Amino acid sequence: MSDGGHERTFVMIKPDAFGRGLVGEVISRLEERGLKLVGIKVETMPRERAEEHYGEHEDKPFYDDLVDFITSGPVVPMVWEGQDATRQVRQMIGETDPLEAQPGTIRGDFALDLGRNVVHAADHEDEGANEREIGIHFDDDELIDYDQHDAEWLY
Ligand code: RTP
Ligand code: MG
Repeated sequence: MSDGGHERTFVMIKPDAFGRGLVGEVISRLEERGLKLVGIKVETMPRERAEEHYGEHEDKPFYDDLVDFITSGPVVPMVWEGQDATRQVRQMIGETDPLEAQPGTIRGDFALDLGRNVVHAADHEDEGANEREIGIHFDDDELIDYDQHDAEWLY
């Protein structure tokens, strides 16, 4: 077994998916894969926080549209935990451009275009991404610690 056991990764359902009633679908896929939900909220993101969240793209031509879009409706920021969680989630989400996302991935099955691509996840190639993004969207006391399988009533 790999030792990436308790890795935490930041994932966020985007306004397009929220508006289309895909919140449960995205959460189900992550649950079914065996990942553990340790933080979740619903909010419309303040512009300042959206700018911080997508700060790495500040100089890109699509930055303003990206910030407009991510603040245009409710989002569901989440933290998921599991073995190699960051890579698992990125693989499940699929490529950024829906035309390149494989069927069977979340974007490959649901994304409408490059902007409306359903879900954000921290980049596994950016080592500090999870810590930074979790810190932007959650206080420590909003993340819970629990054992998935210690329930007496589960048999
Ligand atoms: P995300 O951060 O939202 O999870 O998406 P990602 O890692 O797959 O892609 P990234 O390169 O971080 O880009 C962030 C979001 O910006 C939009 N985008 N538009 N050429 C373009 O017009 C362009 N490139 C990227 C996408 O909505 C992408 O999700
Ligand atoms: Mg990204």
